[in-house]
Amino acid sequence: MHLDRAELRVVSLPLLKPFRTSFGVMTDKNFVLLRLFGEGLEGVAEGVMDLRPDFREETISGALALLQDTVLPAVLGHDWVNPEQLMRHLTGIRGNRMALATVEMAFWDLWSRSLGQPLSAVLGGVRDAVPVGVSLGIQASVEATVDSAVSHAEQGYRRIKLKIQPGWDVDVVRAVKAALPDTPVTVDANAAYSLANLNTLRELDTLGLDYIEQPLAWNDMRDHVKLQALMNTPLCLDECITTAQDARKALETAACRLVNIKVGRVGGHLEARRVHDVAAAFSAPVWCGGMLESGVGRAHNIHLATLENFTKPGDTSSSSRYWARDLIHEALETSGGMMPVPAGHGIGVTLDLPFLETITQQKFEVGP
Ligand code: OSB
Ligand code: MG
Repeated sequence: MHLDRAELRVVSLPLLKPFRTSFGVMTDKNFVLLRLFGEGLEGVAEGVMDLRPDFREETISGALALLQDTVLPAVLGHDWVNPEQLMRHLTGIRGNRMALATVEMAFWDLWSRSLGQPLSAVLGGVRDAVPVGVSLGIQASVEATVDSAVSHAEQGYRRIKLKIQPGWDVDVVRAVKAALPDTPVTVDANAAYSLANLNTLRELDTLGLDYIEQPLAWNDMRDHVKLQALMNTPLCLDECITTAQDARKALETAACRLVNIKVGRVGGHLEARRVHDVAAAFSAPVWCGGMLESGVGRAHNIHLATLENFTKPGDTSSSSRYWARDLIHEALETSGGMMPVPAGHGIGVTLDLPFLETITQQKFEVGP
């Protein structure tokens, strides 16, 4: 596959409702959209960097510069036989997994289109719909959270994940568990606790949660080892895992018992598949996380989640929960808690270009 040129945009898509986590509140989803062109075809992906480095350390402005100055010039104007070869060429770039993922994922879309195959088939997926739950942001009240949890369970979502932070944890979990005794419930702290909060974490341990996601610091596996040894509830790491080696170390040291795989966080589909394989070798389940992606990133996530060991419900819920209008033509909607894999070649979705223009804040053409 010869790569001719690229188009980079910064896009801002308004969320239907603000999304509050322990690290802040998001009202618009701002992201980098990359289109790669080659051999008369197009591949597309979105980056999961945020404006501020508040989830992990990467940012939109930093990634834009790296993509324009370093990554895209290294890959445009060349022939690549497969994604492995393209990524081997980029091994000298340290970190910056989200920026690298943006290019790698767009190439997978383009490459699977050139093969006339859905991305899921080229990745080795085994299902045509993936189980999903929802991630509920921090709400104004416990009652509002219970109402939302019940309504999503009634819509068929297979797991309810509650965002928590110190002061917003035990009471809200208790209330949701009381209203939904048979629905799997999990929590995600986005690194808001430390071992100084052990009493609260021990209380959470008694509430029958399926798992606790990223309770401690974003870059600290060591304290998760200590915490997991004191808890019955499995810990699940998100922020801490950016490579398959991270996953191997986390599972080897029992820093966690399962892993949230976000293709955009770990450097692309190849590394996501390696994380998936490492977890399978430890008999640890994985599930597909989300970063409030538009239809482009959401479609990538769904294709990835067709791999065998994605046995727990993921976060790729219906687009209509997030946006009044998405930037793709296809509707990505769940039914009975299952998200169908978009049919067609590549990721199986197409950009609504006139709408995309109206939400584009910056646009750059990059040539070889
Ligand atoms: O930690 O999983 C997370 C959203 C933005 C940043 C981080 C996270 C999340 C979510 C929402 O939990 C998942 C989604 O609905 O896409
Ligand atoms: Mg998380």
